[in-house]
Amino acid sequence: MRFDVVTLFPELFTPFQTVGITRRAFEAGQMDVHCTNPRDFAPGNYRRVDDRPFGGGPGMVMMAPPLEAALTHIRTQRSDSAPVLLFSPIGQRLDHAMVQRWAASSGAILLCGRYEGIDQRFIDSHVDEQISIGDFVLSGGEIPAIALLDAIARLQPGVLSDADSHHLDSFNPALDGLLDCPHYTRPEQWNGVGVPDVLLSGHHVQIERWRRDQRLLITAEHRPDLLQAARQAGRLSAEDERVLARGR
Ligand code: 9D3
Repeated sequence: MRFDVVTLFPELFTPFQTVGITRRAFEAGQMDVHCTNPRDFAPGNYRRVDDRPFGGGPGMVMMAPPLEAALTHIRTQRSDSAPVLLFSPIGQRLDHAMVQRWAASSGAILLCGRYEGIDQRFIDSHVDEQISIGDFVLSGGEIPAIALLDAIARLQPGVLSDADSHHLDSFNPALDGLLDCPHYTRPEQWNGVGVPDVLLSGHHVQIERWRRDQRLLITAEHRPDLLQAARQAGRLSAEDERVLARGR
């Protein structure tokens, strides 16, 4: 799987490829990320990639020609017709289903905007999809692109230390769409606070029931929308409903 990133700040992508669990996806060769800087394709001594907006107004707009030259360069490097994804505040919201879709693909070309935006003619000519990571304002598309790449990397087989631990992630349908339960580790007493008795009991059936109860109650409290979706999908048992009705 190969991702090409068009960015004015390729150095932002280095840590992601050199530290932590995502590094493993690159070292194993499961995921290839290549950055292309449109500034390298901008003419003249100034290597200008932005200009003032026609019609006036604040900020600058990324010019189409350096972006198109960068895209043409990338197209010569890859033999497929990979789709172009633009990270943009007006895009579709990134979620687990979208991550799974791109994790199962052969890759894409990720375009990171800076300044006020990108010349609309370039978007109309070359962009297949737009993606946002939420309703808050960032200074560019790089962090959203890294978020998508990180989420894809950890879905690659063998990238997590327990190869199957992502099956336990919240938002994964394998967990019935419920939030995760609380976790505890040593020391057994910390600042005078112990650990729930059941976790020290060695009764695996009771432990699993406790964890399920916690997931149900935490989801009911923090994300009633997810609980309702799980109920609608028929993922809650009669015992689950009794726990929710009893509450805590
Ligand atoms: C007032 C107009 N602004 C839109 C809210 C202009 C603007 C601000 C910041 C345009 C682009 C940006 C930079 N943001 C992104 O490129 C971006 C983003 C984001 O800001 N939030 C959530 N997801 C994303 S994906 C790309």
